[in-house]
Amino acid sequence: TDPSPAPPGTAPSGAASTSPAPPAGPQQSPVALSTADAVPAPELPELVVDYPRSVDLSVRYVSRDPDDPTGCTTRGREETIEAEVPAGAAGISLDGVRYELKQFHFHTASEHTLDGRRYAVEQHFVHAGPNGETLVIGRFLDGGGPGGTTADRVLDDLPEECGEEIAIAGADLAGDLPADLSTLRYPGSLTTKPNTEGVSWLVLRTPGSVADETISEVRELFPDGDARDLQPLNGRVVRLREQ
Ligand code: GRE
Ligand code: ZN
Repeated sequence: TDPSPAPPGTAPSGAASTSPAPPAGPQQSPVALSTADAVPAPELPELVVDYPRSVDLSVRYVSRDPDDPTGCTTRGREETIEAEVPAGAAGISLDGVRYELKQFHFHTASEHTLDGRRYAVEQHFVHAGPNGETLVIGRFLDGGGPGGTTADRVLDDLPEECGEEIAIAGADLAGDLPADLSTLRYPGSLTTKPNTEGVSWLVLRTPGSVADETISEVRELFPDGDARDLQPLNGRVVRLREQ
């Protein structure tokens, strides 16, 4: 929000923003997740993860703001730190259908909440299905970890200059996932512009941890955070697939 007062007569009192609200459909993300309210769904397909123990990543600072496509001038909600994954290197499958991991990126603080808690960071693993469908695995991250995970490696060595790419060799993607792959699943959207719907969300119930220092680094880069506000469920059902 713009802290400077609007000139008299240009905005209704109490208006917080100068730009109009973007059009949003009924199935937006993120949402408040509750394990108690989630419908147990053992009938849903098991999440099978095929992430490598070693992969080379290219990390960039990216913007999804059409008014600031380079992301060079703002550090706001449409910006993120993103690691590109080489084609064919990683994926997941559901019922034998493979979804290829394209990239992962981070939001701070977390975008979803779980049982009323907001975590320090949320990691989004973005996959594409055989017909271009988007499936995201979300993972909550807190501080207090020993460091050295792939998330630590990416966030400890952030690009400093606009357009800079940082290569991370031999990243262990499999090691960053919890042993318990139980997920809360619901239909939602991209959390950045253009907030496209039709996204399958699978949010891991078990949070991970990075070093406190890593959390400080991200907070320094995004002092106002880059998390979108919680969106209404509008009757959507959240399912819990334990495994
Ligand atoms: C994002 O930009 O934050 C994003 C994607 C794709 C899926 C989910 C998501 O780029 O939040
Ligand atoms: Zn995201």
